[in-house]
Amino acid sequence: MWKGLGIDITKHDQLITALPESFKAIYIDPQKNRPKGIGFWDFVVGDIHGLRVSEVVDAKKKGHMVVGTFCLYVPDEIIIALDGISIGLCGGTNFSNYASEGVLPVNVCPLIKSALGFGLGKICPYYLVTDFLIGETTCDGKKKAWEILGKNKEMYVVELPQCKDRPQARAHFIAELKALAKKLEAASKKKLTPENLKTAIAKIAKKRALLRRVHETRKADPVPISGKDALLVSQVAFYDDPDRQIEMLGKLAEELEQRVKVGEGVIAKGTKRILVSGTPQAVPNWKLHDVIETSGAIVVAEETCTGTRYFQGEVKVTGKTVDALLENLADRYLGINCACFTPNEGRLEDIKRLVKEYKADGVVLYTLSFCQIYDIEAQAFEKALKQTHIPVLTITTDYSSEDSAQLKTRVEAFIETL
Ligand code: BJ8
Repeated sequence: MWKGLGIDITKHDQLITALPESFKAIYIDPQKNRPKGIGFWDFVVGDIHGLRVSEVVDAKKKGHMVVGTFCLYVPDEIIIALDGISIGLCGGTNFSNYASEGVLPVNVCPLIKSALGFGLGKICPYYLVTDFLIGETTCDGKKKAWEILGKNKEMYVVELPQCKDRPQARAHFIAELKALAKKLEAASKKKLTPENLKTAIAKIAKKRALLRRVHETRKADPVPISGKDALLVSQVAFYDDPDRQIEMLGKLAEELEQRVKVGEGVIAKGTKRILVSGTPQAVPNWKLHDVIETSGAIVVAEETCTGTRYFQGEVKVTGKTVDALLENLADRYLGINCACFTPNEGRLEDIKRLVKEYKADGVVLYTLSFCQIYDIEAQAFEKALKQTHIPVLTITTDYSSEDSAQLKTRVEAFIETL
């Protein structure tokens, strides 16, 4: 299979050997009383380039379109309605950076360096199995990265509006979704119909609702699942089969709800509770959660794309035409508050609301290095949150472990003050 995909086997072997070790050190050794259901997600990480890759390769042989995406604003529903497979390709490790060196300046965010490296370095089977990629015009770094990746593999870019609250922005995004739908219809050689689009909307809505159920159990004290495990659950949802996700998330949600009923937690009642807010944490980026959860606190929610932004909001299923349903999709997606928009005051409101709902004692504003848009918002949000007496710590970091000890000192000092 690897030869067929054209993978760099030596580099790939190095990557695959390193992962179980770090997973064990971060997930298995330090955590106690994890929910039984999380065993499935442990298996998925242990088998990260196994079962799912062969499923996708087989589906492709049977004529299913396989598409790689990098952002929440590219609706999975349209891809799934056309019997396609959507795979989130954001990179969460600096292992692949060697392959993006020389094509990217040093001061680019680690997520972009990683994703580009995985693509150019031929070490990610998910990237290699895709028929084409769908980028989007969010931050400047991503926009330019698509130009580079586009030389390596077919790239289609969805143009996002910048001022999303304006009526003309909605009209623009709807037009973009219609154009994307045409592109996907041509690639899959299938037609969107109100029926297949409604079925796909319902499937993704079910997956999101179950993710929400899992995350909502974290409002309890004691917390029935660690932040690290909850993060892993979200990360896997970006590339695993949605039907399998629905089945496994349902089981996990039931187990966690049962734990809440009997007051069973992964950490003592009264442990300080942290909301993480900011840039996404793509697999295997578990650094910040590990630092927080080995410093005497627990992460109870993430206002990030690998957290609440991923499952918030519903898509209306009313509408008799494909166009009407695409408009419904546009409305749900434009409800997500990312720093790439201006103004973006809704995100601050989201953070304040989540602090209350999840009874967080403090907020960690998390920014990946060189992500200007989240960095700038972090400065303004820090002031605003402090004014409302919500304790805040701002952290800017990358994927290396060099600053872990320093981060731990800062996080421990912050937790002491809560
Ligand atoms: S909806 S957060 S997935 S754009 S961290 S690459 S913004 S320089 S990832 Fe994002 Fe969509 Fe927004 Fe979510 Fe650029 Fe910042 Fe890097 Fe980022």
